[in-house]
Amino acid sequence: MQFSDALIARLRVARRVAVLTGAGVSAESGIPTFRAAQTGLWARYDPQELATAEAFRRNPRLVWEWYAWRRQIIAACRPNPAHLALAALESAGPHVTLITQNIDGLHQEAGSRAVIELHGNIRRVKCFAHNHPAGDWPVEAAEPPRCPRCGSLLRPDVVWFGETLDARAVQAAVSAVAQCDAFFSIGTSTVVYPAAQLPWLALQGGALCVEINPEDTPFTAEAAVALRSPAGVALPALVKAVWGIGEG
Ligand code: BJW
Repeated sequence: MQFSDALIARLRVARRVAVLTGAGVSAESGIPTFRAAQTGLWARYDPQELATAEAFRRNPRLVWEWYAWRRQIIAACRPNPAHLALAALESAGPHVTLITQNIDGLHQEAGSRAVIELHGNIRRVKCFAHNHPAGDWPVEAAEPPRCPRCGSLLRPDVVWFGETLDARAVQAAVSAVAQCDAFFSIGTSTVVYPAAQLPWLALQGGALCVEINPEDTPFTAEAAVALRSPAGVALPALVKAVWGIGEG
């Protein structure tokens, strides 16, 4: 892939980089996105029936089974070149803050250490009544087990529609984005709030904004550079071209 000299030069001098990732960054690992027209999860399943607290209250077993199925898919997937490029950038490049909406843990598996998870992580469970952390997903359980602390049902440790995000995670993300010189929005449709506000926050702060996505999003027209390419192709090439890291 070719990048403009101006883009390379501006990224080279960036001291603080913030990155927001979404489901598209894991698509090349084999994990379905949410909003793709045919293959997206929300094209086949109703989020109101599966990804809300009301849904869990109505039918905890159904919700548990759906997440157990997704956890199994995710467990069989490995990080792709986009995850690996971001991990390499963190260890050898400028100061990087990686903010993800993904719940799959693939950034950490690729080697990224400081990951802000805005929507939780499917590998963990917590209790429905009080959010008591309850450790790793119990692989054997066919239905939601009980919290050892309070006896309420356990649920996936993810953020459903209508639920607030972890305040410390949001604060850390906002602070990193407000201070960054360069901002990457990668593989997200930029429609789910409050995460979708972050690109605009970066813009307001004067950061150079780069979007990597094969399709348009509400942010595309605002980005200084929009790379219409799969993340697993564009990101390793860009990290190599700018910072000389990786195979490219
Ligand atoms: C590639 C690629 C490749 C493909 N390379 N790219 C303000 C305004 C309007 C609405 C709201 C608002 N504030 C709150 C709301 C309501 C709601 C919301 O935003 N709704 C919108 C849909 C309108 N937000 C919430 O409820 C949030 N809570 C909240 O705000 O609390 C306070 C509050 C409560 C009540 C009222 C008001 C305020 C919580 C949101 C939780 C989102 N949860 C989910 C599920 C997580 C668990 C699970 O996995 O089951 O999170 S929904 C789903 O969407 C998931 C994702 O993290 C999230 C974002 O999706 P993402 O990652 O962008 O994926 P896609 O599929 O949409 O896009 C993929 C992109 O990749 C595409 O663009 C492709 O082109 C691209 N792509 N292949 C690069 N190879």
